Amino acid sequence: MKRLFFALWPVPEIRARCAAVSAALKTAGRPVQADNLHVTLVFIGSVDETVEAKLIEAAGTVDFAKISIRFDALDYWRRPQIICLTGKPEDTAATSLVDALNRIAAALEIRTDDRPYQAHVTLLRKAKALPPLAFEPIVWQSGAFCLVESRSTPEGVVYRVLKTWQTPT
Ligand code: 2AM
Repeated sequence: MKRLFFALWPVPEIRARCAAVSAALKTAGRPVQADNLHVTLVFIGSVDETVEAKLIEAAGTVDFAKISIRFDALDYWRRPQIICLTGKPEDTAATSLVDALNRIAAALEIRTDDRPYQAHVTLLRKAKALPPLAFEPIVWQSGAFCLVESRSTPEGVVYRVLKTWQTPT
């Protein structure tokens, strides 16, 4: 079984900018390692190899456009105790992709998060509050999405990109 999720993976510049915001907040919680910074599109959960193969096959048929999300706010989510960047998609591309991936999951009888999609980048965990911080908005553009495996190790969670799909447009 693998624990999987669909995500946007940052290019180095975007990773560095997110990491810089995280570093400015580092006393507020436990920073997510820079290598682990990402935007979850749809969290799938634990699936076996057969379902993984079906997810990969179906994801390859998704027609999606280049995504652009403007991360211009910081938020504290009390229940998961995270500080995250929250973003607004600049057009319908991100939401269309999330909808398509949710439909793929539903067709495989995988229950996904049914709350409205909120694009976010988790910067710190185990946070108690959000200190004030001014920062330049980060416009995260991506012509690709990926399927990622999450593994818990003694050194912490490790994410591995299993497959990446590029937009044809
Ligand atoms: P987070 O960034 O808000 O912590 C891999 O675990 C990714 O999937 C993380 O980015 C995490 O979101 C998200 N995730 C983990 N468990 C989830 C769940 N049950 N529902 C939705 N998203 C989840």
